[in-house]
Amino acid sequence: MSKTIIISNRLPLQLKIRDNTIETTPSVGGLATGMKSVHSQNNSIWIGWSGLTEEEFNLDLKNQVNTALAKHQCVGVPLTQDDIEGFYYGFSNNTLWPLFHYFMEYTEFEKSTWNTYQQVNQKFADIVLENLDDGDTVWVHDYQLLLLPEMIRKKKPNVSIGFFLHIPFPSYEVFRTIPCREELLKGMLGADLLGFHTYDYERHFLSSVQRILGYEISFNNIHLDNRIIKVDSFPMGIDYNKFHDAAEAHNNQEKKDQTEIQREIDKHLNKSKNQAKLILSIDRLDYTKGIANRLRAFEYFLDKYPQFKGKARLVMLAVPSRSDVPQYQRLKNEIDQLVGRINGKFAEVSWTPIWYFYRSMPFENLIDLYTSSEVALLTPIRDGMNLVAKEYIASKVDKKGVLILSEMTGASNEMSEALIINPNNFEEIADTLKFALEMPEEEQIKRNNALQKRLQRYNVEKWANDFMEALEGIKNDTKEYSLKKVSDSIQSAMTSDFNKAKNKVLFIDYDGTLVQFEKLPENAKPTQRVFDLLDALHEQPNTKVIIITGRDRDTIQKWFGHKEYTLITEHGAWLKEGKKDWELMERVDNKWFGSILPILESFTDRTPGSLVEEKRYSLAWHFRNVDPDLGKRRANSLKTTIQQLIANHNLEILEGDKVLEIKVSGVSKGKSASKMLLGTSYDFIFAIGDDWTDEHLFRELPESTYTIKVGLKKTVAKYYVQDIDQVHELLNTFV
Ligand code: GDG
Repeated sequence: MSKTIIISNRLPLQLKIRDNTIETTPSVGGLATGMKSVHSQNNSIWIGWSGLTEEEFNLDLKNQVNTALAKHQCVGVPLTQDDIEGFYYGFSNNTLWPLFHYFMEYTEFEKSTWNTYQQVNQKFADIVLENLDDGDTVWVHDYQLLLLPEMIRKKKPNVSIGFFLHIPFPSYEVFRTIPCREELLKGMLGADLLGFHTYDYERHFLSSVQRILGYEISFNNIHLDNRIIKVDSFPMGIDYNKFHDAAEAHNNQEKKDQTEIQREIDKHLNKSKNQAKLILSIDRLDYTKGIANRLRAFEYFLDKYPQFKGKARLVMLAVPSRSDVPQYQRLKNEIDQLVGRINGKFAEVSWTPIWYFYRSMPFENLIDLYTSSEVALLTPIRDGMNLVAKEYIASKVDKKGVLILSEMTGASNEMSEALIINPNNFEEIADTLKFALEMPEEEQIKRNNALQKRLQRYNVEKWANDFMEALEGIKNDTKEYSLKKVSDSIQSAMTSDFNKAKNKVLFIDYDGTLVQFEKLPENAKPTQRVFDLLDALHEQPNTKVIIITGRDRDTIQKWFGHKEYTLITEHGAWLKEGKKDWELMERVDNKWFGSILPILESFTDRTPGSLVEEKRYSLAWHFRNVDPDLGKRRANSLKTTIQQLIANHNLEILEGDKVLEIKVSGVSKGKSASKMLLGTSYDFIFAIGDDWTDEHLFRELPESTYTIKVGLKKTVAKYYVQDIDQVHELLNTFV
């Protein structure tokens, strides 16, 4: 039975060595909960680091660890202290984390940590490959493992791989600054499905792929020679019922069952005769979370609205994180000082403005804080999603409470009923805080009602299932492709038909089919291999070889004029048969050039990298070398500009691959190919091409034709081959 393999940096377990024995406790984090539905029964394993380095246990303990992990269907990746230094603290947290959160001034790039990152990703890959069987599905998580999908794909090309990034993907302008940008993108592109929290991260990723690797993107698909990769957004949810039910139980608990913290909170609230208001802030202590900004904004708020002194209190839980890293130690000092200064500045005998906890709290205390706070103030400078925002709302059983949320969090995209603020705008934060503290209850209930419904529906289980379903969908598409792929049996049937036939004709496109695209069209000359192949085909008895192309007559004459193949150029305007002269296949003229050419030239002047190609009877505007977004935009505006002129002159626009071609309407590869069939009865017809102009050919040739698409784009052709090498191999079987 095929299985699912989940891979993340850390396993969903906490391991502790006590008296030379191992204790395991399952993690309660969002990811572990979300994956419950995926990581269940006997058909899944989870691979990751156990949290203990190789130096921390001897052989006996190691066996114990492996047995303990196996009980939870987990497999450990053995990592040394040096691995953790270079891979985790080094490249993951000193390079990728700040870069992906737009903290370029904190981003360090060191060759040695990059090397360790690659080695550790390979260690993960080795363990995955040891456990991977054909037909399995793999789901890789997060920025520590960006190279892993490609490493797995290299060894197991047909396995289905998903990747989800839990942090933002930065804009191309930021991402491009990292030296190993190509390796990182290629690593990720080993996956079949790439998931992000928001559409913006998805957009940034696609733009980087397009600009850095030059791969073709259509909608949210990336086209490689032999695969299509899908990119989509899957906003991560929470275990809604867990928080809602815990809050409900908390609200109904008896005094004697209350936690110490809850008693303190109640004491404080009772003393102030319900005048006191708690404002909650919870995060890992990380510079991305905007904790210092939040404190300064709170100070500004108390200065601006002194009526809240003695009443409003910020309850701030900062959970220790990466505390060995100097960056984080400096941040901790800054926050300690800020809290001290603000408390010193405003404190009264019975009130201090900030309650500050620097520690991690058990789940029930988290619920105490969520349920007791009137307002949650979450102001990250950047945050992939921010689950705390969602947990706070889920815990509001009576639907009372106001969420103030930074627009720089992924969660703000889905939580528009919250009060959304810019974390750098203290004025706005102060005013919003006042607005929140004074918000009428009906309005709070109305907003939270809508928020809760959404969180309940799109919970973490739904998130995980949606991702897995999308991955499954791709598997099915791939299956469909593999059915249409020219397999050995199709190949031998085709060759045998070819050999049996008495009259054979082959329509062969040129660019993208016989030769690779080049930056400049004039550089894509036929290679010796192409000549050898075409000559050999041409020498076959009763075989007509037709090169059918959108290229201009003069270029094709220069390259193939000395040969005796049949040549059709400019999408079917010109024909040359054997030794004969060129003749026009259609009644066409170029009197219209005068009105269109100046417009194309003016677009070329304004669009760096573009060029105009003047053919005899058509004009092509190429934008292959233009910045991809600009190219698309200019192509659209060019179409709009010439629309009217085109209608007046009976012309049409052909949209090729990074080219717009204007030509007399009614001329097409399909029409000219059909004409070539008149007068001879062919019992073997073959057509091959990569572009959508070749679709005319596939559509208009008789049903019995062997129609073959090069590449994986949508097609009406019966079969496909992956790339130019395969075209050559295929044609070679006929000779
Ligand atoms: C990364 C991305 C993205 C916090 N303090 C305590 C505690 N927590 C729990 C919260 C929440 C989780 O930790 C924090 O999740 P966030 O999403 O807010 O932030 P990151 O840790 O930075 O997570 C983030 C996330 O991945 C998921 O994709 O949303 O953007 O940075 O669940 O409840 N739990 C307990 N005690 C605490 O003191 N028990």
